[in-house]
Amino acid sequence: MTRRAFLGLGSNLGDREAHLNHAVGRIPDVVKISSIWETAPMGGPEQDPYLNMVVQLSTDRTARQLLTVCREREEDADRVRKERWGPRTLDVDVLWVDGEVIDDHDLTVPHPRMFERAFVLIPLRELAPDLIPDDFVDPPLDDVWPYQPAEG
Ligand code: A4P
Ligand code: MG
Repeated sequence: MTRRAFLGLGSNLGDREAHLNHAVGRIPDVVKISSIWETAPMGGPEQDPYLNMVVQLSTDRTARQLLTVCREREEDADRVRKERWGPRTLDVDVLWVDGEVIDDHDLTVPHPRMFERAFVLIPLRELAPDLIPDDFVDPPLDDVWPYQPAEG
């Protein structure tokens, strides 16, 4: 059954924009892509700002199959896991799959923190305003701001 799914991408190490674009080109069944937003790091150690975006899929894959896709894209970016919420070349999370609710030790869908995170909700809103909580309040512009790609 083909369903709507959303993956969230984040990067704050190395060529952040290249990591995102490379990954998006290798995610199957993508039908819509949000803008790229620059975002202040939330949680974890002191670290550089992130680039965040969300992609929409129209897919037959299950959330678990999508988790495998996420891990493969992180491996492409040579992601090294040191500390939770620490800096990373690429993080790809399964945010939402229409009709799927999962609470396993290694996979929780909808993503348990997505509804409290402006760096997820602002790009997601461009693609799926129906998923944004009614009481969501836009954060100050120094938390999430439009990304200006470098010229040239
Ligand atoms: N896991 C469980 N559910 C999922 C899911 N729906 N999608 C498991 C993906 N993975 C899921 O993740 C840890 C484990 O979560 C995985 O083994 C997977 O089986 P990880 O990617 O290895 O580590 P992490 O990302 O450091 O941990 P976590 O808890 O996923 O962190 P978050 O919540 O994703 O937060 N600030 C800004 N501005 N932008 C960001 O993108 N990201 C984080 C990471 C923190 N601060 C940030 C950002
Ligand atoms: Mg993650």
